Amino acid sequence: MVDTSNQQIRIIMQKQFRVLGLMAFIGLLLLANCSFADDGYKLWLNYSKITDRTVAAQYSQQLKQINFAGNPGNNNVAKNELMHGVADMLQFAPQITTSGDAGLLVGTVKALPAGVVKNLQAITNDEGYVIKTMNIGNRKQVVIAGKTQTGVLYGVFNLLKLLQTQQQLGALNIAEYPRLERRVLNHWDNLNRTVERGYAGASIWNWHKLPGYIEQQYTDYARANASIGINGTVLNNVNANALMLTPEYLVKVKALADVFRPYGIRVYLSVKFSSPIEVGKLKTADPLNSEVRQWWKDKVDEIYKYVPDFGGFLVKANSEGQPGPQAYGRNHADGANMMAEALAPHNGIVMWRAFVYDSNPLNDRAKQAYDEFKPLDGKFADNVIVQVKNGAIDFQPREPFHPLFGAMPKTPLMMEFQITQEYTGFATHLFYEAPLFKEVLGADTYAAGKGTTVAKILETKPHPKAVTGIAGVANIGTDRNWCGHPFAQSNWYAFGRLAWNANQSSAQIAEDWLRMTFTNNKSFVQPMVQQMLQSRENTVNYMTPLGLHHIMGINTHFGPGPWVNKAERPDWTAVYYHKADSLGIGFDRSSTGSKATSQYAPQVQQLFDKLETCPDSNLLWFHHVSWNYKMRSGKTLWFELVHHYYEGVDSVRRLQTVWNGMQGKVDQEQFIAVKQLIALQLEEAIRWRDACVLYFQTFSKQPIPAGYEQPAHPLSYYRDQQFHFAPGIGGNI
Ligand code: GCV
Repeated sequence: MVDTSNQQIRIIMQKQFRVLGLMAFIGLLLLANCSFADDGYKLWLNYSKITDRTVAAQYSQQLKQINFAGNPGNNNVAKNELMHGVADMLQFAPQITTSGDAGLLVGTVKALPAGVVKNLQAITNDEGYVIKTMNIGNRKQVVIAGKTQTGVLYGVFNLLKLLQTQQQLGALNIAEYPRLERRVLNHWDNLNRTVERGYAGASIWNWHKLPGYIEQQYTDYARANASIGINGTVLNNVNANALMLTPEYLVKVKALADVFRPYGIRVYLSVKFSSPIEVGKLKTADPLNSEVRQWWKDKVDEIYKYVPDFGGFLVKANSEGQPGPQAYGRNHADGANMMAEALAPHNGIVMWRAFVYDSNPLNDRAKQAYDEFKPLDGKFADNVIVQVKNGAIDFQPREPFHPLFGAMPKTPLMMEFQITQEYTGFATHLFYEAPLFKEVLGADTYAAGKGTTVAKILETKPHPKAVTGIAGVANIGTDRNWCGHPFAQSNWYAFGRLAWNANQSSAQIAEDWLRMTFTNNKSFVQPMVQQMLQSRENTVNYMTPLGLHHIMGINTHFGPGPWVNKAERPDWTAVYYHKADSLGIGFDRSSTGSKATSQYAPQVQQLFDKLETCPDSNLLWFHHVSWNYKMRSGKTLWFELVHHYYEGVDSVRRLQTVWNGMQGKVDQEQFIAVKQLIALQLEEAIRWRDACVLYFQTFSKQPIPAGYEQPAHPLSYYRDQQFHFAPGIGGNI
């Protein structure tokens, strides 16, 4: 991306270009490129110079003239991105022309010549586009066509990706469209700029300086999102502050919306259910009260005056202390429908979260969302979408898919993934999330027979007016590299790519990201794709193998805390979940236990319900299993558990070896950053392993087998460690 200093240099260069001529310009550009190390700010939009001469020559030949059909003007973001990307990669400024034989022709279907359009596949989706190599006149031309300017922009970003990853342009025939309509980031950013569960610095929204001061980072944020098809952003934390709805803040929201609009990105807000009381001075927030309903209508009308394409509200209600309709004896549908009624005239939507649980869960917190929401199926207004976390507890390294997927056939459901690594190592662990996302999206719910995957449920509209969508809790902050860990950027990237189309493979996404971010050098890309694909399982192994979950440190959620047995509420402890005792370990959610398995379709229920058929990966999620139970591997449960913990650490050591071999293949600043982070990850992985094995050993009373390195400290050492400096404050638990 363009930071300000680079931009200034480029402007100076462009002036000198005229004076010094082509040779001097290229010389200066080279100098600029060499004199800055890569600090990660540019993300995957690195647009590094293409050094392969043959490839560069082919691209230069194709791209030296570009025809932007309809003459979109100087503020057109697609045009600017393309010109900027090509100039950086090929080191020359393409000529903008209206000539019919330019190598690249870009425009909306309306603006392109009819003779070209008739040879393109029809584009029906507003955000869809095609990229096609065609013989036009007497030359081979690449055409990028979109139905709208946003479609064109997406097409441009795809072409830039093809250049960045050095693909052939000779026979392109790409037709793309997003499978889900709302592809949204959820920022858990507070108004004081702290970020709940944020590990990359402060919130990037500078409320103090807005609206007068527009940071370059806002534009670069929009560019990055548009490059992967993200078309919405919820600016503030779901643990919302009612002040967000006051004019003082709305004017700032408008400023951000104005920056994002050209990139096809709409702004949404998290709202506090009690806002009518807190900022409206009403006595109640009862959703059936007419004054309250009128207050929301007036407030929504006011918001649309500031932001005419405002997306709508995200709501966390009756969960973890947040106010909600239940305080008035009403249900979630009553609450959501009240807001939906206010938003409907403006085409706004309500994303109502299903992450709810009682302060005193009867026998199993995992069951509560289903129990509360399933009876409301079909009772939500047309413009409400229920946002469901991927699993029934809370973004653990592995959870079985949430039983609500498939259980509400009359209600549109939206996926909520967590990109920020609250439970997967913060910003110190290399954890590539695409395999986690894919595992959930590809899970078969059997809701409407075999093959009813979670992805299919998200994509299917239960009624014609239904909205489809997916959300990811952002991992973005003011850290120079945006996400804290250079590889954490891949999770933002992968979220966007899978939100667009869940069928893309984790390996392909990783490969594209590595090439765009670091280098096309195969001896770097291939081993690192493998390491990225393996990284999720590494963390599962050293944190929560075999279906264990929620055994992290209390409050900050940093590090291991399987011993946590006291908290404000029982389901904020670890012992509530692992239930280790002298007989065994695991939460019995089968038909002999909490019966959570009954919330799934019969085929899934049977699979999880029986000890013999339940996959090892979810075993202790669904069953309390005896320490000497014979696992599929032939090992007893105890030895299998120990084996997984040790394997987790060993795999981080392998990652370390592979990365250390990459010196010289990637930018040195990036190399050192990742090297240091992997060293931290290894330290933390060892702590997780030793703390958990020693703690569970107090129940199993069995040894750590010979041949495994023994923990360096006694259990008391791990229990006593305090991590006052762990980031990500602001949570309830
Ligand atoms: C925004 C978990 C997190 C909380 C978060 C909550 C939620 O409980 O620890 O910080 O609050 O999920 O998703 O609402």
